[in-house]
Amino acid sequence: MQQYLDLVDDALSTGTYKPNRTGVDTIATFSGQYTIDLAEGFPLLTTKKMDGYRWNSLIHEVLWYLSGEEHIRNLREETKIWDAWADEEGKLDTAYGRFWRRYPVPDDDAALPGETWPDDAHRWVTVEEADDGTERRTFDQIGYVLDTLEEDPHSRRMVVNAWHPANAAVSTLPPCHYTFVVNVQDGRLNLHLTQRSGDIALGVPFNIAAYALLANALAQQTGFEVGEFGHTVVDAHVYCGRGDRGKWYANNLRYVQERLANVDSKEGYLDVKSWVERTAPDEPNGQEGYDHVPGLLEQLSRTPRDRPRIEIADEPLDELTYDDVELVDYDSADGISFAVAE
Ligand code: UFP
Repeated sequence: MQQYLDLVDDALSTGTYKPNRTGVDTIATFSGQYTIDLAEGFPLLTTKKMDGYRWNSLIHEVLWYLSGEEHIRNLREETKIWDAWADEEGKLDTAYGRFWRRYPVPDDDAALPGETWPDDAHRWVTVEEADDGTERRTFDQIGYVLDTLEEDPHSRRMVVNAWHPANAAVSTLPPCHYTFVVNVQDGRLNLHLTQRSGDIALGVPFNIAAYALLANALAQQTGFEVGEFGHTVVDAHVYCGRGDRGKWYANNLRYVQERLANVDSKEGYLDVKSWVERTAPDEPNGQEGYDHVPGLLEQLSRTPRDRPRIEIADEPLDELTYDDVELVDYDSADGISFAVAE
């Protein structure tokens, strides 16, 4: 998919050096943005291998979001991807689906002056009993979007928000992909995702795939043709290594960028890759793989193949299971390994 390769090229060619909380430095750009037409196929990258465990996990993860569960007791039977963020009982201090399906509604006495809660909003509100026996009210944002798609599909208010300021301020991992908008135009269902922070090599390809899966599922549920996926990544970054390797980019990024500006063929990226590998200090012992630049230059040298398709069984959204989702005709280049900065 060319849009992804353009994002990678843009980040490396125009980014600036930015250290951050992880101890792995980055080359960061502000506000990466593109749209991908989902009618042309499913946007799972073909310039590296992405099926297998992580793709299977992604299906489970999207279904878990849709379940609204605030714990991973069921999810962790299927995949380990969220284990690091949960306690022994499987509780998390952030869970996307909990806010998608059960966003907290303020108590009446917590409302600001002039705020009221209209009666007709109550169809999406559930009264739940908390662990301590108290009652709380929650709002089903996905239910609201599905009903609005039926009743008023030209609405420009189909927003789902996973950001809760008070929770985000204390969470170990506040949502990265924190809000999306569903939008119908000309009979096609589009979905736009805003992400505050995107690890271009590792996170972004799966974020694209997850929301493309969701857009396909929503379109199928509501009878619209699937349209475009729009993506804005506010801090779009490439991790460039720990210690001296990361710091090397602080002074040498401009030389990498001069070389990138002169690349005039796919093979040219491989020349920049070997120059970086010859010139930059080695990654610290036992800390290899955190410099994503060489792997991404390798990926830029590859030509995207035809996109796969996704087939989703005709089941109500809340009854979809892992076996209802199938990736068809996926053909990719070899995998590229990158280490995760945590
Ligand atoms: N990250 C993603 N996509 C995700 C996710 C995390 O790219 O879906 F959960 C990356 C972005 C960033 C890091 O590199 O994880 C989160 O760090 P921070 O909270 O400091 O932005």
